[in-house]
Amino acid sequence: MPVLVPVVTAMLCCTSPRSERAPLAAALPNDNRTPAGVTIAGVRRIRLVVQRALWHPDADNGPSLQTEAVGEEGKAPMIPAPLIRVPVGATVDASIRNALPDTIIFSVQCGENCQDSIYIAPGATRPMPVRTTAAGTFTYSSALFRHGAVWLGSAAASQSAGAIVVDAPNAPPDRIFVVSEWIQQWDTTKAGDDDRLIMTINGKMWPHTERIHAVVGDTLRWRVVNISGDTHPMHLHGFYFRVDSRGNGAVDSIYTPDQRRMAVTEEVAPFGTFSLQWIPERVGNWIFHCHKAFHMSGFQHADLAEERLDYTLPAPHRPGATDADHAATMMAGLILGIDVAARKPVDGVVATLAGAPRADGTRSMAPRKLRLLAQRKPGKYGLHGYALQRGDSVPALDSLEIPGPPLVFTRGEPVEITVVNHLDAYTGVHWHGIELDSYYDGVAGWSGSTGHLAPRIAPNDSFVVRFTPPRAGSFMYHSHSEEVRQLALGLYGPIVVLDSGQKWDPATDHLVVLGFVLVNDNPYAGVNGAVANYGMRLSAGKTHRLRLMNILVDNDASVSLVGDSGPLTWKVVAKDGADTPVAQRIERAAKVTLGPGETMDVELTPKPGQYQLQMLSFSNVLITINVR
Ligand SMILES: [Cu+2]
Repeated sequence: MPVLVPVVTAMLCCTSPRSERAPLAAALPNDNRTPAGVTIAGVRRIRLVVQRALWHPDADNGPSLQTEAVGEEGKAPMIPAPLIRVPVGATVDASIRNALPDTIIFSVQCGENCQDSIYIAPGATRPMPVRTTAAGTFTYSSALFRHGAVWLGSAAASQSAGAIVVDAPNAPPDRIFVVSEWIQQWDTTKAGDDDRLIMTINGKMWPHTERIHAVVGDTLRWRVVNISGDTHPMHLHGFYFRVDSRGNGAVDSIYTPDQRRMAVTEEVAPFGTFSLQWIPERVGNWIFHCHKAFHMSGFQHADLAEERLDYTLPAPHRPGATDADHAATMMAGLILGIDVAARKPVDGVVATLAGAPRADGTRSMAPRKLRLLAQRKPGKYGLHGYALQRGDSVPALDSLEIPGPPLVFTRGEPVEITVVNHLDAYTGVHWHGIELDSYYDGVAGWSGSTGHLAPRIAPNDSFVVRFTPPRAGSFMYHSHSEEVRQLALGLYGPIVVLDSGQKWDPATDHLVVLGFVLVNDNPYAGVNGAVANYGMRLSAGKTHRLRLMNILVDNDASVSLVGDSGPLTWKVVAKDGADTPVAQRIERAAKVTLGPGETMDVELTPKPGQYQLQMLSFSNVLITINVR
């Protein structure tokens, strides 16, 4: 299906003449556990129909939306569309009937820029060509066709898409999580007006997404399927996952053991897929979520209720709301909650993820104590940022750094960080990529466990965080409360964990932190706090490490290192703080897309000259690198 692109809204003239009158079937959320169809004489027979439906993306009794949705004939429509899941080599007899008053464009295993769509007239039924020759995860989708093109006014069309899984023999059990979006401009007559945004996983938005219950040592195998028109950097709290495949909806690349790698954030492209495996090693509440702040923002509750809020203002808090209410209302959309229970000793040895570097035993020593202050300067929005208290002298109330001061820790050495809130709103700090106890993970009202939830940090209150970083690498800390506003205003910073005995050498080890910087109350992408231009000096012939971090609110960044004769090369030595497997540490073109919530360490040994590190995002930062 073509990418959704902005269009002249004046072209979007017509509403469907018939469908609004008939009573609409209720669309059910699809947990993607039950494949569609029946097998008769060795042939999988699937009969689908696309129709208008009524959908409750939040609570079952909450506000509803009308949308196109797909169901099996004779059954309720589902969001996302029914799962097609067959063994490799299976014979599939599938068809789809169009019960809409519009022609639809239908794509099967065709990916984002599909050139091979099927047009289905109102009332017509067409065969659905499902390929089962190769195992993998794929997508299918339909969209309304009006005025000779995909009708972009039909935001809801994103719900009439689903997953196709072709199973290899003896495939272990897994779960499938399909990400969809519903976007519509508030005022469709006003070009560039803000969107109402509803984003769901398997047809539901947080806190009504499915709750995943796991036990320490379980092996969780998930497939992430994106049927929306945007990229989603999917981030797991507290643990690494292994990326086992990536696909574009049409072709799936299933990784050999050599090609697999660890991550805490993996971006999935429109109509793309990836699969992951992880093992929860610690009890408590965790989340797996999209790191684009709008995609997980509580504003979606208001968007659904057609209540237009100003996201530059602190979100309204209901009087008497509890910490748990905070987690339920301040976040929405693309978030899965996972509660991990202890394994009974009788169950025996707890598994670990094959290939994951194990932490050494932590040292018994007094924790290093820090005070991290969330601060605010007066102003239109009130520039926000962190300050680190060094010694006894308390920083001035309006002193702050953007990005926040680098926190440099040593692997295996305990730290105790008192987070002090000097803002005018609740806050919480997430230690992004750090493997720690749930209670300190920073999701106020959710981290911890039932009866012992991490509190919101109220203005003028503080919260003590304790952890012992188990691995050396590049990580981040950032606000996990009202992320849209607090990240945009500057509440983010880098963490570097060094190996014991290692010293940080700023001459060869460089932080490149991409995040929001406000200049005259206007937001820009900035590197290390500088917008537009930034300079770096490297020594020729020495190996330098660049710790690239994207902690923008909502924007992917295209990052490349360019010389006079075009792109250079580098070695990717770590992703999200996990060392790259040795077999993958090869010289490759110095070009990468980093989604928000991703870090990547690259190494290069430059020759003398002048180079440019380009970080292209919603505004561009060009870093001039002089090598002597
Ligand atoms: Cu997202």
